[in-house]
Amino acid sequence: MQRDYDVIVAGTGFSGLYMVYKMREMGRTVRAFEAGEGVGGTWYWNRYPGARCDVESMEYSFGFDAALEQEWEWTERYSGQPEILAYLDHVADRFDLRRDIQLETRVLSAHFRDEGGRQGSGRWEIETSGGETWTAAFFVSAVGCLSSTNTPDFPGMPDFEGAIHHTGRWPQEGVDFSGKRVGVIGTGSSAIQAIPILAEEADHLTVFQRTPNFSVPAWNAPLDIERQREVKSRYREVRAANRKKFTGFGGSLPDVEPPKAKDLEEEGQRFVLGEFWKAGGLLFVGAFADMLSDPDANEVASEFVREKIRAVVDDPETASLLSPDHSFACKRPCADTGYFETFNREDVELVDISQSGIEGITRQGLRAADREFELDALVLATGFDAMTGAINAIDIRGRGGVSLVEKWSAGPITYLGLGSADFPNLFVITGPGSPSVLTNMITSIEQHVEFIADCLEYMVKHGHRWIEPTESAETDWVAHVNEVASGYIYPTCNSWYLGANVPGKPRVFMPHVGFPDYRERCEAIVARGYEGFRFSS
Ligand code: N01
Repeated sequence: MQRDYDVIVAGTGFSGLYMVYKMREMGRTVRAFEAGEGVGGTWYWNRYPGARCDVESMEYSFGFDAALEQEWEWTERYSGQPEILAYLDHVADRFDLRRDIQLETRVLSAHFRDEGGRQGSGRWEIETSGGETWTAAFFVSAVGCLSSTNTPDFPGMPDFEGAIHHTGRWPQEGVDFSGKRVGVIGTGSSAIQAIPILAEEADHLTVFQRTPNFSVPAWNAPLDIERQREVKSRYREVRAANRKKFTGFGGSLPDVEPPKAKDLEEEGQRFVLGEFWKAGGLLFVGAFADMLSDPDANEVASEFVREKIRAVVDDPETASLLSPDHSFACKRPCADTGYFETFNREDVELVDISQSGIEGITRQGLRAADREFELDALVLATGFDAMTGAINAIDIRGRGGVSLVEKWSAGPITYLGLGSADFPNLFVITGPGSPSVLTNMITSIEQHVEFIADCLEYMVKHGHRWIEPTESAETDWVAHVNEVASGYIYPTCNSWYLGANVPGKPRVFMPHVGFPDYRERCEAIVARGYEGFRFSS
């Protein structure tokens, strides 16, 4: 059996699948390893009730193949997890990618061999969970930004007699909550999608909230056939428009320049916010040009959403608890279907644990806010060790055995979020330091895979064997990412963008704000012969 490849890829979500496709197209030998029993990454694991995308499906889809985008029919404006997973399965089959993919196999380590090594020095040696070793000229991490689950170590958790499920590791066969008293810990995007459905199903639902979150109704609906036809008729234009959008989405919508809140009177502000409320979901972030950069503009929008919460939630105390006091979109905003309305149900209780935290899990429930709660099942909607968790779970070692985990111990250090000095021929798709999670992930993934593919071509053409960022380029890049972020509201609250959700994680703002600037910089760097990277032969 072949064990030595040009390229080895970890993960087969959107990024891993496209990477395999691209390498195959370029005639490179490639093998991808996937921990799950199926492809799909995020969309394989996150099967919790209500899981769906919050970028419109017509845009949250691959643009690299014209026939694929014409033939696939989305059924909803925002597709649910089963449909997105079916799409990714279709992509894997349509392009015959499975023969280069090994499922149920986790990449445990990837070591760059300075010397020795089975195929000689200067290659990556990869160990997988079956105890096998492989080698590759290039190692590509396609493990995703939100795939390593954050499971808090609540005291007494093993004693709980009911079932505990993390939203990011939901059982394939689903979970039946009928007749059960269910507790949900967390109120991020996953919880906000799951709670209305869990409330329908369970006998009683208790939501334990540490921090309230902003959410705007998604107004999800069956996808209008005419709209689908219209977008398909100009798909190239739509994808190109997305590459020019700050967040990599919205390219299928009319291109209007939003006003600045400060240039409008109160009535005008409310009119604009009302229009964007009707557009729904993440599109609301685009209401004002200065929404993310001017705290005053942001407060106008934040208060508008708080008003909506108060209008929907009957009990003023519950409405107040559900109203965030941080800036809108400082934590990732959510798109929902009936989230706030759910708290008007008799069988749903909101518990504020902002002061007490979860004091402990007991055999029959949990203790929080000086109360005991009896529960039959517990849902942990506690999120992820974002952006670095899944990469750091692989023991990656570069030149001289240097460990990536150690190098990143005070926060991730990358150049463009794509590579790190002393780790030759390592590429990270949508790594920390790139726009990734602040964008339509598919726009960012395609840009990264194409960057890597072009770079490999360039290396062949110029006879280079190795590429890695210079130390000064990555130092400057980390400073640049932080400087850009400081011009926005992002660093002003606790969020997973900052690593604040995981105890002990260094507090560093990880993504690059703004897709077009980032993409233009990448293009300029390539035009200058991959400035900031060092090649060797
Ligand atoms: O995770 P989160 P998520 N005790 O980190 C709370 C994407 N996504 O899975 O805010 C008690 O947002 C935590 O509280 P706090 C999207 O990018 C997209 O919901 O840290 N509570 C928070 O309320 C999203 O942002 C979709 O104080 C604890 C919650 O758990 C990202 O994934 C759908 C706790 C975690 O929220 C992550 O979303 C789903 C503790 N020890 C996800 N630890 C789409 O719509 C954490 N919490 C496409």
